Amino acid sequence: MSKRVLLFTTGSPFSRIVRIVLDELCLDYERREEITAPASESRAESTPTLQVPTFWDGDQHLWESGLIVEYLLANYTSPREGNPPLAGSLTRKKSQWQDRLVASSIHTLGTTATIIGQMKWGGTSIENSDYLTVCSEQFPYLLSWLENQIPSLGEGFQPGALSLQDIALGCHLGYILNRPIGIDPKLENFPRVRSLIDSLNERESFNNSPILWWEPGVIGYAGDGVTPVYKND
Ligand SMILES: N[C@@H](CCC(=O)N[C@@H](CS)C(=O)NCC(=O)O)C(=O)O
Repeated sequence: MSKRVLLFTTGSPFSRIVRIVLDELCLDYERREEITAPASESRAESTPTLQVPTFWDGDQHLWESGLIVEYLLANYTSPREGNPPLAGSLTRKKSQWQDRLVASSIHTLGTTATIIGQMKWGGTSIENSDYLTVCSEQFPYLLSWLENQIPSLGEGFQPGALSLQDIALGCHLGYILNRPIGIDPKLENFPRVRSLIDSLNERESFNNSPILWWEPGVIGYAGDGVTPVYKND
């Protein structure tokens, strides 16, 4: 068996997507978990993007969450039948460009949310940045568009399957809803998205990789694995 390794930070929603897909595929891997970002020179030894997740499968070395999960689906099949089962690929034959458009739009939503989060820890919030205000104005438009891409209430983006799009949206909205970054996605206006998130939150793979809280000063987690421990606690 080739050795699989995932480098990730505790709070990263992009890394959580990969951890959930690895779990759905029942794949073991070495967890190289970092609580906060190390110095750039040290991160550059693993990836020129300086970002996580970064993944190794034997000699195959990958970064970019979307690419990693596509690689996983192309190379491994799920040994278990979840309800619904994990989709076999990112796109369906008859709607590949639409499926890619949904995936890319969710990626943009996640990128915007994590930028807002990072800026907030650095002291700049939406209220005092015109740039972040414009960024945050994406959310109602993107969510309204995504709501219309879910065919019916109680389904995901690809009815009958757990798609990579579902998993990514679940991770990014999990981050937005659980971190004090000043974004209210107003999910009450998007019932299909809300219902998808509720059902993902009951799924074993989502619960096995919970959303962890991170903000400056957090140095670890208590025995329950989810309550943050601060430097001066
Ligand atoms: N496009 C990248 C985005 C990844 C990303 O933004 N990662 C953030 C964490 S969520 C990051 O690595 N920030 C620096 C760090 O945490 O060390 C992907 O999809 O993997």
